Amino acid sequence: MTFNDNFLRACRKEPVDHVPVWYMRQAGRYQPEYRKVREKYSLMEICELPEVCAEVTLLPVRQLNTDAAILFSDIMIPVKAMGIDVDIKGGYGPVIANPIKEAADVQRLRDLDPEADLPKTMDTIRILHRELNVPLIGFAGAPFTLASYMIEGGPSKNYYKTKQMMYAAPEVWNALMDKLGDMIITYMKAQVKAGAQAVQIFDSWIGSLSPSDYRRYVFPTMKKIFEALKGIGAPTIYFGINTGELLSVWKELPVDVIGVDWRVPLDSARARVGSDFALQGNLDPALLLAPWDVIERNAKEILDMGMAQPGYIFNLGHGVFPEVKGETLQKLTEFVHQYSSSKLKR
Ligand code: 1CP
Repeated sequence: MTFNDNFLRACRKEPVDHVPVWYMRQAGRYQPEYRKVREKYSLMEICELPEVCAEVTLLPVRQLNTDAAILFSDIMIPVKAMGIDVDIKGGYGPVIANPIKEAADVQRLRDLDPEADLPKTMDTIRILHRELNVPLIGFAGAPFTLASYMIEGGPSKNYYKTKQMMYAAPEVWNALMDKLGDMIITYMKAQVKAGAQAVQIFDSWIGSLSPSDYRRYVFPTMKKIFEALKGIGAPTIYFGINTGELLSVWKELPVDVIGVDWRVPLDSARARVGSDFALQGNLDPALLLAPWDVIERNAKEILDMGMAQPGYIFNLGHGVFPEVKGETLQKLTEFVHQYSSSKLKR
């Protein structure tokens, strides 16, 4: 079978045959097959079983015909290996028994040695590298988003404990950002060495910061991460939610692809970041529950904006909801492929 590299070409702003598409949370509870695996194993257990984990990763690629696979894992998996006691509760999210409160808690965090600490994750990547005929996206959580769970102890609405540390104990905050930044660099390099062909850094909750706080408390670590990943031979993607006002700062980062949420039209995002980056996004995931004609109209509008210049990847503005039907995603993938290839031929 020939290798479909449209996704990698789009990351590099090279010409494509069709606009590549993948979906955040393309493996998940909307799939009956995934729910069946989850009846037997917890999310953490799946991550410890390379054959099962690879199968869960492959399933949506086969079913939906996406142009990329994303490793099935969670952003908290490496954090657990650093010594944080994490459990992932289905339908809720990560729960931490020993949240970070002070400098000593940060000092205690272990450095990550991916092959020694997460051998099953690395084995899963090696299996996928053999099996896939589309690129595999590796990933990590970004320092702010990881820190928010580590400090709050679980999902949060307003991140006040996180911000309290940031504002009141900047030296502790910076030490935490440093440790997480180094972990992410090491982990992403190891994933690429094992066979991941692109890496996405998920900063889901970063939109809770103002641009000036972002610049002061987070930007230096993000810059260090993307600089360190520049030469690894795999494109980098940076994604967050509610990031409209942060894009003017993100454009200073040496990243290849910028993920855009659904609140910012792609043409505005393009105007804010300039033409150096590829863009990825940004259908509102709630639209997947709308009638087909509404989905198609919105997808078309997004494609017309995204395709205005080379370097565009179709995706949602955030993850697939459990209520979505697999057939809807199948139909959407087919539409994106057909509409974009006919437009490219013209
Ligand atoms: O298919 C894929 O996208 C790959 C698998 C994947 C990824 C990329 C999972 C499996 N988690 C993640 C990353 C992740 N985990 C993020 C970044 C992306 C995002 O914003 O969605 C975040 C914030 C988490 C933390 C997390 N894990 C949450 C969110 C909680 C909150 O704060 O609101 C939840 C619900 C989880 C559990 C989880 N992780 C993955 C799945 C499929 C699930 C659902 C639970 C289950 O099946 O039991």
